[in-house]
Amino acid sequence: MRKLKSALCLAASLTSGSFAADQPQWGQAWSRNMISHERGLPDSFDPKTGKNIKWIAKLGTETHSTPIIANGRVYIGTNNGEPREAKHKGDRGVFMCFDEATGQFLWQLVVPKREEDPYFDWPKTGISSPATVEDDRVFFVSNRGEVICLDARGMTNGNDGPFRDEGAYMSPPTNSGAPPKYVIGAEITPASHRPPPKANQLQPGPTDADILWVFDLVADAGIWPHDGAHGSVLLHGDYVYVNTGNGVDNTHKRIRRPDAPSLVVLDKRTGRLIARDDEHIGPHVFHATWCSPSLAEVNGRPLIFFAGGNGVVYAFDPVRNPSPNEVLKLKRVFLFDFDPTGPKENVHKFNGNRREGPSNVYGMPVFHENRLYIAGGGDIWWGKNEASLKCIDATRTGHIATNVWSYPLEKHVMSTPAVNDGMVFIADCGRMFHCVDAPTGQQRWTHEIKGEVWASPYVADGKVYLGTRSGNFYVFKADREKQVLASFELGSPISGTATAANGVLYVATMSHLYAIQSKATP
Ligand SMILES: [Ca+2]
Repeated sequence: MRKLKSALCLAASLTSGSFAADQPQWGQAWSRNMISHERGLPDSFDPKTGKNIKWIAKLGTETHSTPIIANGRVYIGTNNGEPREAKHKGDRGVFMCFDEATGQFLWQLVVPKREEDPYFDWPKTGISSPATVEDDRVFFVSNRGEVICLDARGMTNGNDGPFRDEGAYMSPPTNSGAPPKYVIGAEITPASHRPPPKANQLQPGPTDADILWVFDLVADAGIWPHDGAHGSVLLHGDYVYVNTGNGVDNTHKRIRRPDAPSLVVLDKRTGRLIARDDEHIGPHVFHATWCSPSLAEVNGRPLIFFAGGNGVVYAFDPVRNPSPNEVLKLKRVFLFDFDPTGPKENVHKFNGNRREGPSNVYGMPVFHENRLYIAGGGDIWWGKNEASLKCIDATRTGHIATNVWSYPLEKHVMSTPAVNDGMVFIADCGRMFHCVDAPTGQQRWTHEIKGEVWASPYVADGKVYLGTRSGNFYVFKADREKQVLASFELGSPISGTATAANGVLYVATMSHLYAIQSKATP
């Protein structure tokens, strides 16, 4: 009887909960594995004919963010290349919210650029951070390097606090709009936002976002922003964990904030700074701090995993008892040098060297069955070509000197791995897609693809979905034998990872967000 009951419970959970769910953060919570349990997803789609297209939403002209789906809404960062509202004109970071069922635009946060130097907030790149949603709170990192908490309902239920100055926040400074000029090595420091006088400020309307709190990583954590802020917030208990984005200045050879943190912890209710890393990573950051944190319980003990811009993977104890008066230092449990034979001092002299130099990590460390899977290597813009996928034993402590296995990639890697059914899927910027045996690191198969890959492969419904920077989209069978189910062009570069939620697949190109569903018609 008990057996029958548990079988029925299992059947019920398989038909309701497990296969149709929201995707409220980037990757699985919180292993960051790029897999989904959604079922019934199509093998292909075609925006031109409407085949398997549920709806299409227009974005800006550059979209480097991944769509996130929670509580009936879809969130994505983009730019203001196609203004949704006449009052918001010019280059901005934009964070949009759509209705999940219809694709109808609901509201947006429009963020002025940092204009002191283009390297603080690269022109036209918009907001790259994928959202993290819990209940009616939406967390992400703005193009200005601010960790932001929004109200999922927007302004429809009024302007909630403590933050209530949305008008000033979204108003660009007087004389804004000229393309930022810069001199390499000039003494330009990132400045705080200077809104125009009150009389000239924008008025928030029903399609503007409701900000609850803002934490400025530049002003409040002392970082030096570089290129585009890209953090994916991790929530654990009452705390927000996020990489800071600390990086080099516009010489690409100098760290101006060597003492700034690489990983910070904030109170999710207020945005107050609770803790930071104490690893002195800053001087060795080769380019910037791209990797977002992941988390897993290892033998009953929760650990935060994170890779610095120095190419070192760390595990930390989560924050337990924050102090009201001081910023705590995260306690390290282990470290693993991804590239032990790479240079450790004066790393910036290898800037522009494609043959030798240090490694860094763009994607996230993925936890699966007591192991961590990490892709890293030379920096795509300024570093060596060499890249690899490594597997380490996450149950170890102290200085982990050996990996379980290391698998060479073609050239530069930005993807986070997808680990599924004994296989690891990864794609690199050398235009190669890889299926690797998870236990041994042996190659199963590869496929030559068109375009560099900035996105992560995403496994759902027995398939692997992947878009490339040449605007090509691939659907592979998630199998030990190679089978290309579909390969087609979307006509616009793809940076974001595909996402599946509630039976629908979401794919964003630079300019459009597609909601894809079997047998749907727009
Ligand atoms: Ca507010």
